[in-house]
Amino acid sequence: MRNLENAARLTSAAVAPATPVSTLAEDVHAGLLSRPRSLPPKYFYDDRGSELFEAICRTREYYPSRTEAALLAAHGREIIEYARCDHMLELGSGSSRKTRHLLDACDALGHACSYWPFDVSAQMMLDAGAALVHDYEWLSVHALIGDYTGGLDNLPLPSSGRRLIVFLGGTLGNFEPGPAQQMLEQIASLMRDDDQLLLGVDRVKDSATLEAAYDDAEGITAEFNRNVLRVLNRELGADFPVDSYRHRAVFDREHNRIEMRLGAQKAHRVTLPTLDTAIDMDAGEEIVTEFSHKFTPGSLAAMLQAAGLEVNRHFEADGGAYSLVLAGRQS
Ligand code: AVJ
Repeated sequence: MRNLENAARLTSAAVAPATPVSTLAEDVHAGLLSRPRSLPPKYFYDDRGSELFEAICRTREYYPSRTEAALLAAHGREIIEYARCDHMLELGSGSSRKTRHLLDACDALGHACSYWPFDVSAQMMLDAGAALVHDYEWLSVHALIGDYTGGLDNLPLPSSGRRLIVFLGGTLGNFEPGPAQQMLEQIASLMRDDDQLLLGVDRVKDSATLEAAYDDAEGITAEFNRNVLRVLNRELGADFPVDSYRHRAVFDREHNRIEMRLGAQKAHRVTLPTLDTAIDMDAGEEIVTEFSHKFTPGSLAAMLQAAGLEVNRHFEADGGAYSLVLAGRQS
């Protein structure tokens, strides 16, 4: 009986992109044939990549995930008391592990709401959803399967009720300033006067701490980075000599971002049969595989303001190491 009842509180739906999302082949063709060569970070996350990212979060050096989790645990009740949401939409929900701090707060406050995780990895969302409806008897989970970079216009959210839009993990930092702005504008377009955005972003700090966080001593981030070449070899029939690529993470203070790169240790040709092309990598030539922008309170407030949003609550980790902000539409 309980399982039937649980299952009834878990639904899923595919969400069509509002704007066309370029394919792996299109992104790789554009990225590898431009200078500097680059690859979008979203292709890190095949099953192996998702496992490696979970392992990165357990390294001593990579502080963002656990720092954010600690802020959510410490301020979850304040966030729910302020947002009083009926519907919680989470972009890039992944395992929803950190979201449990918010659901625990709802539980403690006797505040029921529905949860709308939106992510590309359907199975991870459904597994997480099944566990959530089991653990929270008052919760209904509506898994939305799709790519939020394709826009938020087609989300089947109820028209009535207060919304809390959750965007954690510092993932906004992977967007360059322009696309990040557009992403916030998309989110703002989903918000009415009583709705809130809960946004987690990493903060600017000393280069040593930042570079170590993206180049842990165990080499897990290096493996995570190289894994994107394995994805191209598998999905596009490429022949990257993966193990001969050197991982590098550099903090670019001018743009306040970590740049992850893969460097060819020797000159070689990579064939990409699916793209009917090949590239000649010079010795030492690098491919940019991820930007991770870091914010200051000022740059964060300015970007939110430009999207028509304003900070209502700002929860900072010790020493300003990480920021969790509750933002609403400008009054
Ligand atoms: C999950 C995208 C937020 O940029 O910090 C971790 C991914 N890259 N280590 C980040 C990542 C290298 C992470 N995000």
